[in-house]
Amino acid sequence: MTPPRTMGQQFGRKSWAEPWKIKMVEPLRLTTRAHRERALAMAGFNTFLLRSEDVYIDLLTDSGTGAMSDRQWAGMMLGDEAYAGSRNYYRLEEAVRTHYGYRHFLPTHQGRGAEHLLSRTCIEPGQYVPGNMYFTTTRAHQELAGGTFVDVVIDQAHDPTSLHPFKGNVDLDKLEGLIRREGPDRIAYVSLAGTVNMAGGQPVSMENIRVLRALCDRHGLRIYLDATRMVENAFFIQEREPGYAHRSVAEILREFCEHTDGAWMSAKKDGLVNIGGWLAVNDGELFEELRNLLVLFEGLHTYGGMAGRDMEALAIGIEESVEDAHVRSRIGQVRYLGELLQDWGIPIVVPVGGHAVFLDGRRFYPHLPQDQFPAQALAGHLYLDSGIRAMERGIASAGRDPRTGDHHYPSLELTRLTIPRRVYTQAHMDVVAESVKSVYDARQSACGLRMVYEPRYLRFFQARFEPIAD
Ligand code: P70
Repeated sequence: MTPPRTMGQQFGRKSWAEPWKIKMVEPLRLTTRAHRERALAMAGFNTFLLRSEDVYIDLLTDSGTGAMSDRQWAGMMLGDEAYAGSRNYYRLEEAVRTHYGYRHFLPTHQGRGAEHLLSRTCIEPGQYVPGNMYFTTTRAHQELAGGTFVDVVIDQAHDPTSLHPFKGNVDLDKLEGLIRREGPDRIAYVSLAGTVNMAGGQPVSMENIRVLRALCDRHGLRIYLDATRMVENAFFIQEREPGYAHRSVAEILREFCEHTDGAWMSAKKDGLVNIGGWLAVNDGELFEELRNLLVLFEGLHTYGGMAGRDMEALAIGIEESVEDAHVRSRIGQVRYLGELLQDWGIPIVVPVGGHAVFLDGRRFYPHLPQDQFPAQALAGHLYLDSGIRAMERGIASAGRDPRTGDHHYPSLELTRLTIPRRVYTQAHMDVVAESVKSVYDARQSACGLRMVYEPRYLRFFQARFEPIAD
């Protein structure tokens, strides 16, 4: 028996700890395997359709699932619920301006509300929208507006084993090729995401945004940034990019945003709140148009679908989110889980990203063809083993090509173990790791799934599946 070792010792470094202590707890419920088998069958083998009461450790998403601080809860009591001109709106506007920049700001009910407005105003039918890998809701809104998304992320992003430190980077040759082929007028804008979700939470480097800016300036193109997890991106720049080790996450965030023309955010992630979002741009005319549409789809421009108290909590959340100690411990926890799995030879996306550990469904279940939904099946097996809930990020999420009606076959077939911010402890991570290992050890007996109900939009949310018996 080797003597027990601290977490730091296990990985040959000093231990770190969360920069907070716990003031309130929410009990978790353990269930039996028989209970979970019933629950998963009722949910059509789709973890989105499980009741949260039937889940033990919930790693479906980091979206709206974080824990607010005592300061944020105190801020909730300062909600000014005036229909127009709420004090909290001005606080939030100030927080976004301080930390992200941009001249004009609008609150939205969540990220996709902002995506809807931006796509509607900035895409003309028939135009292309190049981006560093698709995101489900982002692409869906671009397509609804008549645009066609074009993937211009570097090839390494599609390779789960590539150790490139900035797998979210735009491949400038791919983008330039598109501009040359189609002409800049047929390009709506560049849709750039910080820490690319579907690639495994992989960052974009400062050098890449700088060169991208210069290229776009040459062709008169705008860059709009999905800043949903841009704070985490700033941390990776601090950690990996020469010249940034001594700059704060907050400074790096501001510098990065300065290279873009506007941004939107699902504030439910880095923003440390349970609901909310925003859209901010530099162009005054575009802003007027957006502000006008906002009243049609979201709410008046001083609340945009958020309660006053929620805007206050977000203003405080933004301030807390850019503190170096917070980001370091948040990403450190994700990395701890990832390194445990890697140590045990379990196939995951490397380098471990910002918000989640992504299991590689192709290497996990090499005997399952992609149209039998290996990553969806893996999420199901994990739930059956321990009550842990993960999310499929593979062929089910990728949906169909709107023109041909065929499945998109994404290169990445992943199951995402998403870590909510400030919610679970290291002990939970150990339990998760052990459950993943037991599912991995039983991998040979896993069978695939058949989709028996397929909704038209964003099918992964509500689709139903059945196991394919041998
Ligand atoms: C997730 C959530 C939301 C999201 C995002 C990025 C990079 C925009 C949004 C939309 C929730 C989700 C959404 C679709 C499929 C599965 C899960 N991501 N950009 O879990 O923001 O949800 O506030 O409308 O990650 O990754 P919102």
